[in-house]
Amino acid sequence: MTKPACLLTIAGTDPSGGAGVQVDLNVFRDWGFHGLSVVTAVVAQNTQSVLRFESLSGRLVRDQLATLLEDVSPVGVKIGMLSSAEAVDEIATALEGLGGEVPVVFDPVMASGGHQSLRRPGTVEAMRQRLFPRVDVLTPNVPEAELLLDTTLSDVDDLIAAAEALAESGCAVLLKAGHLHARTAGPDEGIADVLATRAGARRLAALEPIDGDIRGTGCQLSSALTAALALGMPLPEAVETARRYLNDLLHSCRRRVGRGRPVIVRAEAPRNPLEDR
Ligand code: PXL
Repeated sequence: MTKPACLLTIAGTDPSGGAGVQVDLNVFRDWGFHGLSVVTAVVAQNTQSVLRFESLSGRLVRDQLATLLEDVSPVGVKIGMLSSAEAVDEIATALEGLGGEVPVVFDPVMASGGHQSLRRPGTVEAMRQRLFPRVDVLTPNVPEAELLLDTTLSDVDDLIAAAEALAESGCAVLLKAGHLHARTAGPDEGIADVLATRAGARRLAALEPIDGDIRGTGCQLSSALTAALALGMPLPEAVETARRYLNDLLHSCRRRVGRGRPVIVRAEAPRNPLEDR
């Protein structure tokens, strides 16, 4: 019997099924992969706000990774919420053991959409030093890029420069423009993310904007990108396929499950992201 292809998410939890580990596994399923998951933090939150979170100890993150990876070999890894420097360290070490063939996508989650911080002090420096050199693609949004570069991004030229600066660490960078769009754009303008490698940065085709603020979009884009790369797509094609998949979900599957922000609900409309490529 052949083994199914597995993808691993290393991330925090969202009891409301809008973000974090819970949605990453849904995305992997959409793309035809079996989902593996290592939890870094347990978050008490709902669709309205984050109450609080606790980071799992570095040792427990290490043990989850070690015991899983001695048995199962993922073909791609997505990393989401990392709330402690100890967890960053353990994950960087585990990635070294995986070898360079397995694509690694890192969504450097810093805060919930409601702006509550999802990390402890010292985590950002550890990410920069230990993790960036081991990651294939970094997928920050505008506030995350601002924090990582200690700057303010106000227009498209700033986005290009920021993506290029982040790509100097060696990973490709998909800088998501949604927050800048919400701050500055006219009603008919699409959302044009920026993709950078060491060879330079460019704006991507504008996608139709969505009204309102939906939870978990960054988690789902980075998980879809991991899946597309694990299928062997070259980076530009993987990025475009993942962006179109997410944009389609945002327009067709947005539902309110509580009193707060809407989430993506797949229960009524299962997806096959590769169907209409
Ligand atoms: O969407 C960012 C994010 C990632 N991971 C977890 C979250 C959130 C936002 O709330 O809770 C666990």
